[in-house]
Amino acid sequence: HVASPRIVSVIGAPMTYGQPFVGTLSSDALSFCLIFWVCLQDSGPALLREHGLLEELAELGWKVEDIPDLDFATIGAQAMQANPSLRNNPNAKNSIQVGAGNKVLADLVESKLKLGRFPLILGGDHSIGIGSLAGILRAKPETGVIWVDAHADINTPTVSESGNMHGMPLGIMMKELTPDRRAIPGLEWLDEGPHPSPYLSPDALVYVGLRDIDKAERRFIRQLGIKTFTMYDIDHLGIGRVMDLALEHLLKNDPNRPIHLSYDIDAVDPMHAPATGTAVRGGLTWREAHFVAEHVVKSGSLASAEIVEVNAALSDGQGASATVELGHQLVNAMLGEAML
Ligand code: HAR
Ligand code: MN
Ligand code: MN
Ligand code: MN
Repeated sequence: HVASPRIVSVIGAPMTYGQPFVGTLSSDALSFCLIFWVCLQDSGPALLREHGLLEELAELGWKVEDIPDLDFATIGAQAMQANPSLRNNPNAKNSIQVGAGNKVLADLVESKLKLGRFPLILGGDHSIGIGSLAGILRAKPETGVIWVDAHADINTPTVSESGNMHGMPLGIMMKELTPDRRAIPGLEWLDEGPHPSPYLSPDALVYVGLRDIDKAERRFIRQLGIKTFTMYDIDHLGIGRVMDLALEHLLKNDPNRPIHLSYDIDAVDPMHAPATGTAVRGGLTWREAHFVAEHVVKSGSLASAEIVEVNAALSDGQGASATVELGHQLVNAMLGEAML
């Protein structure tokens, strides 16, 4: 099977435009307090890097390439200036900024994978799944995806009840659900140029941890036959069996298939991860949360990973530091800490 890449490229992707807490604020409404809060909002990657994370990855045997955080505020503002006439679309809020930021992320992820490196993406809200998947599928179209989340994130602009794009990355990356991505302002690049981004096939996806699924999402998951392990399945089968079945689904036809792990911290119970935008009770325990990452690593197939929705602004100090600590530990798990 594939040898583990030895260089991890740490990509900070502090996206906030895909969720409701920043994009809707007008700048003249910002008091000092709000400015402070907004600063915390996009500090996920910085907080995750604290307490020696990169040094720990080096101790695990990785060569660490630390890349400066992507500057989504500037990228987003420039994209807005280039499209001054475009009104914000309530069905896909901030899609210009989300799209422009994800284009940069996709190019970066693609280039690192093509160099044989392991992209580790620190979010940011889950709309960065658009750019990660686009870059991954351009470099390695055969990739399978494990999506660890309380939510299914398979809405589309047409069906989303909120219009928040962190609920849409999978809906936008499936041809069956979004046959023409050029229709979404800001995301035209997915289907344009010399390197259009492949779609994700529904059978290349496995969900783990779901417990808050919208009506249209439920319909999509059934219609597309997506392999799904909800919290019910985890209670019923145990996390060990669930992860065996998840890997079996992705690896049965090709044991060398690369796997991308997209880890939304809100999959974990809010007892351990309160600082996130859409916490849902009844989630993964501390050990279950770690086991998910550890078992994928153990398969030898993990080729890229992301952790998203760590949002220190959305809890008190204690809750924020607990959530960051969990994220830090999960990153260690993704990079093989539990392997002897
Ligand atoms: N399904 C809801 C929506 O589309 C909530 C999505 C919340 N998303 C995240 N990522 N936190 O999983 O608005
Ligand atoms: Mn540590
Ligand atoms: Mn998510
Ligand atoms: Mn979620």
